[in-house]
Amino acid sequence: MNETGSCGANKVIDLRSDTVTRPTPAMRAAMAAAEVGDDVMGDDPTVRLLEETTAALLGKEAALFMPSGTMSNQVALRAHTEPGDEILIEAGAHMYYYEAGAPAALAGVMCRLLNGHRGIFTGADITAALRPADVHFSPTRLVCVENTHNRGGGSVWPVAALSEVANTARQHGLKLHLDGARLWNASASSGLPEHLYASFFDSVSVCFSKGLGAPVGSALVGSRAFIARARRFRKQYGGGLRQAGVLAAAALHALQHHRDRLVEDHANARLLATELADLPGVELQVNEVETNILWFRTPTRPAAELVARLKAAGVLVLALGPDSIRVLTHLDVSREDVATAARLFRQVLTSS
Ligand code: TLP
Repeated sequence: MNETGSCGANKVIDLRSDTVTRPTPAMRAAMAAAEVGDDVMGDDPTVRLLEETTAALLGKEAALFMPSGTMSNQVALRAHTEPGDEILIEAGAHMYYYEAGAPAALAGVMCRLLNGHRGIFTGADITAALRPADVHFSPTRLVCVENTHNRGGGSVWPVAALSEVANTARQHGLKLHLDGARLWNASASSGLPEHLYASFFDSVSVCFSKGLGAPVGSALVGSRAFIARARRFRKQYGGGLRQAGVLAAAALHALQHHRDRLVEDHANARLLATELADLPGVELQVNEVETNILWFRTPTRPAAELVARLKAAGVLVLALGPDSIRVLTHLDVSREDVATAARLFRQVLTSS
């Protein structure tokens, strides 16, 4: 078994998520060499360098290193609101759908859901959800956006759509948070810089542990005042880390060496989508595969059964609904792996 989980001819191709990547030897070397200190006391030089680098990349005043994307989003939510406030969020957004009820449990906010198309909604959706200031209603404070959108199939928000949503939110005095766990993929796909996307938002959460391939870590960025408030909630949520420089070093390595290659993951996802779209019983829109995520429907066969058969054949994917399957490409999946996976998908989907 080598570092990427490969066992020679019997390598398992893990397409469950881009979170499954293992640190490369060069990343491990950077981690081993990291200068560290106690970060709760503000003494870790590598964490500080990562925070400064991330803030600069996203065009914001300050950044805060976080143990996970979930904590980064939920600390942002807590820092923007008070218990009893309402937020506007798309129905499939990770912060609402996949974060274990944290908006209710931790920030104590009400989620008012917007129905987007592939995760993308409009200013009119915001306006329609707003209610007058009245003692009966929870005050609406925040609009949340996800880019790329996970359950939307890795969709990239067009800048015009972001601008329209942000203008509408501002007109109504609302703050804006971006879950940019895969913002790097949005930029790699569109060619537009991350700071352009970030410019519409008061806060942005980015992850180093997804497409970028670091083992752990996210960052929340925003104004100096916002990040100072977020630092208090990070401590309250148990996210104050001590010698976190070893993790920050992996994230810095990932930022320097793994951003430019994301286009390879996107090309691999598109290639796999093209192969899958041809198979019997598969419903998949190839032209909707914009980044490293692809979803497809299998209306004639239960997804769980196909996932089990694919696993037996050596390909891991996730069933995310009774007849829908999600596939992700990433750093540990080569073009050759994609060709092998396509062959195994064909074998499983054409057998009875
Ligand atoms: N997403 C994971 C699962 O939790 C579903 C995955 O495999 O895709 N925002 C977005 C858009 C995400 O996709 C994720 C993780 C997170 C936040 C949370 O990040 P972590 O796992 O670091 O808490």
